[in-house]
Amino acid sequence: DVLAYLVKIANKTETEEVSVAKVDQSIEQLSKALSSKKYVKHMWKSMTQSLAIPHFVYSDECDVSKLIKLRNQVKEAFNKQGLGLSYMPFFIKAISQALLQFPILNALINTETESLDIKQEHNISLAMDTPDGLIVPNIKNVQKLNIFEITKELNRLQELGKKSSISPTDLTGGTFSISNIGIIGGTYTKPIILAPQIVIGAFGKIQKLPRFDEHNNVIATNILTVSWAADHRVVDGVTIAKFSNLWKHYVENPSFLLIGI
Ligand code: CAO
Repeated sequence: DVLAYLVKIANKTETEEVSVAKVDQSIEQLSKALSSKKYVKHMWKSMTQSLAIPHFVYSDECDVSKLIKLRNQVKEAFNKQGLGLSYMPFFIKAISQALLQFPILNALINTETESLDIKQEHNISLAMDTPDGLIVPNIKNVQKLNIFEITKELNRLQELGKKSSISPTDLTGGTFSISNIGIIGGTYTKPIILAPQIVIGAFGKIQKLPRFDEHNNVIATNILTVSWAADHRVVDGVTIAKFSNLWKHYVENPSFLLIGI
């Protein structure tokens, strides 16, 4: 209600005279509503810090038809183990496999010493929507985990997220971030880097869209959009584009994620 009132004022569709007292009251209510979300303060701080980073954004689309087929084949087996299997474990494993060839992207920046600390462990941070607001826990050492193990970790974090009881250990030590806003919708976005990390990826909603096959026939294709944002002080556009191509190769050919090459 408060937001709607403020939007009305901003759009000048309010016919009655805008009362200063009413605006003040609305702003106060809005600020109370925001601060009731436990994690908003942290989001404020980290996102303000990110404003200083020159973001290079690179986007592409992938055909995830094979991935959808694979997930459908094995989903029930995961369910029997009490686990939900989404696309995220595959996206996460694909990042880790691509990082093995682009280790410079799995690094933390030190702006004081103007240096990069390249990390061996792939601790993949994921933006999570919780009742208390946005939180970014990470799955540790993804380079050592298979799809089943990543799924277990993701399910564990989601369960804790719902109860607002994610531990400080889960929240610290991330080296590379992702955000699956595609659970809500959207295509391309500009994700904001979580300093001191240097790259973040964001996925849009998978959509069935017409595309050409190799014989120029129009076919129904399952398209996933991805947008990467990289810190342009330390990552050039070509590096992120090559990384994205490799990630795309894994997501489009997920059997490589199972055999680990
Ligand atoms: N396109 C289409 N369908 C998608 C999808 C996508 N990009 N991502 C997930 N889905 C599907 C899943 O497969 C699942 O479907 P089924 O019920 O058929 O299995 C359903 O949507 C719900 O998935 P999920 O909630 O289990 O989500 P996930 O494992 O894919 O992602 C998490 C987990 C924590 C990343 C997600 O729940 C979340 O919180 N995303 C929000 C991220 C966010 O807030 N980003 C903004 C950050 S900046 O403010």
